[in-house]
Amino acid sequence: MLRFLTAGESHGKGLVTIIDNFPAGVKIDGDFIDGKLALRQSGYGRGARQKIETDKIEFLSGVRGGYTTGSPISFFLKNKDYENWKERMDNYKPFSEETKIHVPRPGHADFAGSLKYALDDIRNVLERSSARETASRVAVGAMCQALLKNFGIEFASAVIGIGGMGEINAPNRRRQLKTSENTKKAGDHVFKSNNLDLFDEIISANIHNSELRLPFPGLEKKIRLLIDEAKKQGDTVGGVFEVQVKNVPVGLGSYIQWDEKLDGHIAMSCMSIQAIKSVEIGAGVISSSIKGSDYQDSIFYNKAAGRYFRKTNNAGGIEGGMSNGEVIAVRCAMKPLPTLMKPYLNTVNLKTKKDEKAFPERSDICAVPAASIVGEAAVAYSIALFFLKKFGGDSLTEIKRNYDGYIRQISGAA
Ligand code: EPS
Repeated sequence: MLRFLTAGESHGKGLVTIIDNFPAGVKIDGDFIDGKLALRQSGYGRGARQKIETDKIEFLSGVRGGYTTGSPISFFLKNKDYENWKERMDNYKPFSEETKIHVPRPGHADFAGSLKYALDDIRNVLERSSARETASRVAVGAMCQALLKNFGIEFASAVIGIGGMGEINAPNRRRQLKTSENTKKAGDHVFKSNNLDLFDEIISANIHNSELRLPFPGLEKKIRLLIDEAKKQGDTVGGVFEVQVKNVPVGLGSYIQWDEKLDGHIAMSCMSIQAIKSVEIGAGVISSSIKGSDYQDSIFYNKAAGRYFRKTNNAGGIEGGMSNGEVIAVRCAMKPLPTLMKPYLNTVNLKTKKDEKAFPERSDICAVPAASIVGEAAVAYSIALFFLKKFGGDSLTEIKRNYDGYIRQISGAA
């Protein structure tokens, strides 16, 4: 089974990742992976740390001559900031009492993490719980995308709203749910809920040209001002992003067992991204307020193309825990980052038990654009895992044979 493990601290020497059971014969383009890593580091509202780092993948094993070999893949992502933290990250030297952190920042892993692991220095928790780890996940996701590209599966992501601005509110979404046809009107500044086509040429150019990864240029300036204002106040903002996947064959995942469901796995992959507090598939939360007759995506058949299709996609491409051939659409909400530059938050010193204010530390004001890239990678991993469960083989050649046979079978030609 495809799996991966990550290790590394935010200010340690770097991040180490191992991917196991990745098939042989997949072409790997380092520039493609580095491009995704650079995107994750970009975005309006990020902190000073990103000026220090320039993430580049360094394979240690499993890739040779531009192709995967079938052996475990391992890679290293260097933390350049380590040079500034050598003293505080030393492997052996004991740390003085003054350098230790005893005041947990609300919203972070600090509180539960230090109690759970019986650590007397919160730095041990915050170093590992940091979103720095998402660099590893983005590289893994890019590898999965490289595999799935061989089957025409494509990914796109965008930021839908930040700090309450944008099209994340219920009435707008509900209005658009019934008609997916109008999503074809690219460049339209009216947001189209989960029917928005992130693969549309104009929309994807907008996302590419936006420092906030927004599909609609009209919102760019307003949201930048909102982020500037939050920065002035020493505050942070969260937001919502969407990931879409197209050309996923019918039948990834299964209804036969709870832990075989594709949507369940996607939810885990996305919910485990730092600061994510909700994951929706298709119309998501709004589904709960729509009548069954309005919500369901009727099934049609296009004889000329020889394929089934839907005119709406409220299910977000997944029914009964399985892909149904439509675009898989996933939305995630990111909470405002918990490290604030002004000491607003009340907390308690775990050593003295006295009231204190959470300490300000260098941090991002808004990381939603970065999170959209991480989300894309997280979904790519889930899709790759279930794709390999279905068509699994040791090499790309074997997988292609299985895939082609299945596609013939479900189109009735076999
Ligand atoms: C993070 C705090 C910031 C972020 C970091 C995650 O780091 P620092 O305190 O060094 O400025 O920039 O994210 C990354 C380094 C990254 O690559 O995403 C945190 O506390 O989670």
